Amino acid sequence: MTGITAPKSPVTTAEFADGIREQLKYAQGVTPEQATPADVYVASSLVVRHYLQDAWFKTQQDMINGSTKAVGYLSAEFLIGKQLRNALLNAGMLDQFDEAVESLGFKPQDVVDAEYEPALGNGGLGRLAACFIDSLASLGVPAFGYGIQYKYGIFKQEFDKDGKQVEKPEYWQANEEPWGHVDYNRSQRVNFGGKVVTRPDGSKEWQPEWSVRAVPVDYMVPGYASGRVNTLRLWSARSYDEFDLATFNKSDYLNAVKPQVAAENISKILYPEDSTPQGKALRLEQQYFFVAASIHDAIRVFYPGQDKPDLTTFPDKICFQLNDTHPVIGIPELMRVLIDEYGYTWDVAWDITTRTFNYTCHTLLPEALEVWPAELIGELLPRHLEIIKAINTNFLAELATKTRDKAKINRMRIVTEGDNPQVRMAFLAVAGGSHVNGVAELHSELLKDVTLRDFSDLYGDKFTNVTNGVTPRRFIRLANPRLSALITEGLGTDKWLSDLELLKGLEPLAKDDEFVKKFAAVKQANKVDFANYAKREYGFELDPNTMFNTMVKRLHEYKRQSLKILALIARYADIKSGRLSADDVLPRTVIFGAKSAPGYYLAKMTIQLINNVARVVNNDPDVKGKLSVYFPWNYNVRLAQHLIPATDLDEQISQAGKEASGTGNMKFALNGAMTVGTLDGANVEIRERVGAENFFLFGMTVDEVDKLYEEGYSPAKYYEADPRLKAAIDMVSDGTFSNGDRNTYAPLVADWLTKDWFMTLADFTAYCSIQSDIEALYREPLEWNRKALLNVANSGYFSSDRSIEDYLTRIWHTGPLV
Ligand code: TH1
Repeated sequence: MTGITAPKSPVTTAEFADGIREQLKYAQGVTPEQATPADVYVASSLVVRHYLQDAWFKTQQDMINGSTKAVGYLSAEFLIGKQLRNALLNAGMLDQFDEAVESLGFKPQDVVDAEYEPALGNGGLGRLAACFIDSLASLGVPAFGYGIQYKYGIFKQEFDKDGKQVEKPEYWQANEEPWGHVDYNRSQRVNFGGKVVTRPDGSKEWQPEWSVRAVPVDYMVPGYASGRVNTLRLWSARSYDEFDLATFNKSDYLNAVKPQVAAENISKILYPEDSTPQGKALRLEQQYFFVAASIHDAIRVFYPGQDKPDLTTFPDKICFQLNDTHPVIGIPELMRVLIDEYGYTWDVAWDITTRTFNYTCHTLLPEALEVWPAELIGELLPRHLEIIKAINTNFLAELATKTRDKAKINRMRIVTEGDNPQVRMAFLAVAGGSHVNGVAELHSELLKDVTLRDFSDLYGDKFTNVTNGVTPRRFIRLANPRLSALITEGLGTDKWLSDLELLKGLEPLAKDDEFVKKFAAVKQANKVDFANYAKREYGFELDPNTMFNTMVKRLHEYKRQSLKILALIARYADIKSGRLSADDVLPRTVIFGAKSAPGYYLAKMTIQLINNVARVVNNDPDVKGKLSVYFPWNYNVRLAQHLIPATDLDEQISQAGKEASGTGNMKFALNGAMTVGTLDGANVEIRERVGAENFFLFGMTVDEVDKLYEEGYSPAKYYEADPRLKAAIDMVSDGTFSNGDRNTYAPLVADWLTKDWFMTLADFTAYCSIQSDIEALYREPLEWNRKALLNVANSGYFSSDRSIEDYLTRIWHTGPLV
C-alpha cells in the first residue's frame, strides 16, 4: 500500500469544545466548572464517538450490502489499551482535542490519565489481536473482533514487603466506561449441558440443560485515516433467570440469586496463565460462550431478517481466524448449527466449515497446546462431543487413504484412545480449517518440522507463515511523539504511519551526523520523561544519564529472566569486589517488568529475587551511580508506551526455539533501542533486516540446543566451569538477597543446578561476553545512535499492516471494502 497523510479533522477546536460542554451537560450532568478531568474524559470520548458514528454505520452497511468477504477474528483476549488518544489519532482530532480541553481549563494529559486501561489479555497474544483489528480497520478491510468482555482483566500486580508478587482484582469498570456500547437488543442465547436425542427422521437434537444470555458490548475500531470504523464485539454473560422470587420470599437471598451468579461467572475473569492452559471447566465454558455467540451473530448480521438463509454462501461472507486453540470449539459448533439447525448433510456442512476457519498457532511449547478431556466436553457440550468423534473417525479414514504408516495415523488422532480420551484442539483446528500459520518464520518452520510434523507431511499445503507485527499508530505515533516528528521531518511526509516500509528512507540519514544527534536528543528527552514518570508513579529515582536497559514480558522460565538476573548479580559482584574498576563500569539502569501466573512457583520466586536484588543493589554505596535495578509493578500497555521509547537496550534472550515470535522486540527496534538477543522467534527476522552488525547476537542456536539435549545436559558443569556464574549463584544461595536466609531461593537454585530446562547456565558465558561489545559501542554515542537509527529505518516490515496484508493474500483471500 502507499501511505496516507494524516486525516483532515472532521471537527474544529470550537466544535470539539462545544461538544464537550454538551456532553458534560446532558451525559454527565455537570457544568464545566464542576467537571473533573474524569468527567471531561467521558465527555470527550462521547464527542469522538459522535463524530465516528456515521462512518461506523456506513462501514457496517457497506459490509453487509457489498461482496467483500469480512474477517472475524476470534480471540479470547484483546489487550486493547486505552482508547481515547488512539481514537483521536485515527479520526484526526488529536490537536482539536488538546486545544478544546485547554480552552475549558483542563490539561489534556490529566484527561487522558483519567481513562482506566481495559486489560483484557495476558500478553503478546492479546496485544497482537488488538494491533490486528487496528490494522484491519486502517486498511479498510471489513472485520469483526470477537471476544469476551471480562469483568476482571489480568490481575493488578503488587509487591509485598518481601518483594513477592501479590495479585489484586483488576476491576477496570469501576468508573464510567464510555467506549463499550452494551447492546441488549442483539443478545444471543448460549446453551450448555443436557442430552442429545434422535428425532423420528433420524436427525439429532441437542436438548440443553441450562443457558446464558450473551450480551454484546461493542467497541468502535476506527481505522487510521481510512474513513472506516469496524467493530470489536465483546460478549458479556448475563442470566436469563434474573431472580427466583419464590426463594427470595423465603428470605433466602443467596439462593435466589444463585443462577444469576453462575451465569455471570462465565465472563467474570480472564485466566491469568500465559501459554500454559489450565484445563478448567469454566475456561471451556468461556470458550464456547463467546464462540457460539459470535457464530450466531455473524449469521444474524450477514443474513438479516432471513429465517432459513442459504448458508452455503457463508464462507463468502466471512472467514473466521482462530487465535490459537482457544476458539477451536467453533468448528464443531458450526457443524452442529449447519446439520442440526439448518438440515445440511454432513458433507455440505464440512465443506462450509473447513472453508470458514483458519488457525494461528502461537506457541511451540507442547504443554501450551490445549487438550480437553472428552468427558468434560461431553458433560458441557454433549452434541459437540459426538460431532468431534465423527470428525475424528472421518479424519482417520482420510488419513488411511494418504499413508500406510499406522503409527503416524495414531499419533494424529484428534480424540485419543484409552480410558480417559482427550480431545486435541490443535489437531481439530488443523483438520477443520483451510490454513494453519505460525507467527514468525522460524516458528512456522519448527511447527512444520516438529510440533505438527505429521500434519505438515500429509497436508503441507495448509501450512504457511505470517510474521507478527505491531501497530505504528499506538507504538510509535502515540507512544513516541518526538520520534514521530523527527521521522516526519526526515522523510518529509507523515505517510509512514500507514506505510511503514517508508522508514527505509531514513537509512541515508544515518550517515548525517546532525540527524543522528537529533535522534539521540529524542531518546535523551524520552529518558528524562520516563524518569519523571517513574518518580511520579513509583517513587523511583532513575538517572537518565545512564544506559536504560529493559526487559519487559511475562515471567516465564523459557524467556530467561534468570539469565538477566544472574548476569546482573555477577556484574554487581565484579564492581563490589573491585575486579572491575569503577572507571571501567558503564553506568546502567536495569528495568524489569513482568507478571507471573499466580500458580507458577518458580516464576514467582524469580520475581521475588529480582525485587531483592534491586533492594540490595540500590542500597549499596559501593555500586552507587554504576548499577541500579528497578522493577515497576503491574506492567501493562500504558507502562509499555512510556518505557519503550526511553529504552536504550532491549533484552530478547529466550532459549532458541521457544519464543514463537515476540512482539515487544519489534516495538523496541521501531523506537530506536538496540537489541541483545538470541536467534529465536522474530529476533531472527529483525536481525536479518536491521543487519547483523546492528544487533547484539549471542547464545546457542536451535540446532545447538537440540544437540546439547541429546548429549545430556548437565547444568552443574557450567556452574563449575565459570567462576563468575558460580559466584552469582552462590550469592543467591547464601542469603545475600534474603537477609541472610539461605532457604528463600533454595528451590530456584536447585532447579538451576539440576534441571535448568531452558539452559540458562549454558548461555551465561556468551551472554556476559557480549556485554563488552554493548558497552564499547555505548561509549561512542554517535555510533550507538547511528545503529539504533538503522534499527528504526529497517524495521518497517514489522508493522501489523504488513501482517494483515500477508493474511489477506495467503489466508483470507479478501481485501478492503470498495
Ligand atoms: C504468545 C507467544 O508466546 C509469543 O511468542 C507471540 O509473540 C505472541 O503469542 C503473539 O503471537 C503466546 N501467548 C499465549 C497465550 C496463551 C496461550 C498460548 C500463547 S502463545 C493463553
